[in-house]
Amino acid sequence: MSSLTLYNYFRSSTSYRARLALHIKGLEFDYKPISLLKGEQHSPEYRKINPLGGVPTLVHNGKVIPESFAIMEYLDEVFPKPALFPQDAYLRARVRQVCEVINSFMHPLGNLKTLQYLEKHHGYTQEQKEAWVQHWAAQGLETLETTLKEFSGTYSFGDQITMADLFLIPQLLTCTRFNVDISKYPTLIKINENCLKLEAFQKAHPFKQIDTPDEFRK
Ligand SMILES: N[C@@H](CCC(=O)N[C@@H](CS)C(=O)NCC(=O)O)C(=O)O
Repeated sequence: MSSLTLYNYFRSSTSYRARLALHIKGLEFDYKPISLLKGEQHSPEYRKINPLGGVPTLVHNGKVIPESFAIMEYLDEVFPKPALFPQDAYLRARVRQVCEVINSFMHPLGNLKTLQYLEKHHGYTQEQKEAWVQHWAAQGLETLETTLKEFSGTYSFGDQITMADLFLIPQLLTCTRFNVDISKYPTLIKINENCLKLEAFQKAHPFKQIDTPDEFRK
């Protein structure tokens, strides 16, 4: 029997992505909370499986995989149904484009360690950190809106859930946390509403996890 363990944190958007991949594929997994609030990502034990000190990390039958994109692509190869990429090579490239805008541009600029650095070394206040996130998020969101206006149907790429949705929905939640105005992006709002109706998105949602504090539960 296959055994899957996900080291993750309820509120982390990269963890949310990985949980989505697991739930969409109907896979059972052991949920191991790593509290970013308590700094558990920096513990020597955790750094053994994730040297960069980030969540999530997947362990499958004893094999360790750090990095959400690597985890999700691995799951898609090992458990191919339902597929997270379209059949067409061009569309697959455009799905990856959307994932990369979020993975390589938006997420790192708003990550905890980035914001902690700005506070510690440049004296940023909470307000300044929010303004920083809002500035970079707007550029990412505009790019995503322009791209997905062309490709979306019910979801980011037509009517099939793809990897793009698994990156987009967690990032939009992060945006709202930093008071980014997402009302300017009607295509993204439509996709968000449609995805959140699905069971897998409800099960993976940050406010419904075993380590979600009561104040966040809805
Ligand atoms: N590129 C990595 C990023 C992992 C990452 O840094 N995740 C955030 C949470 S969303 C984290 O663990 N931050 C901890 C910190 O910055 O100390 C991935 O996609 O897995």
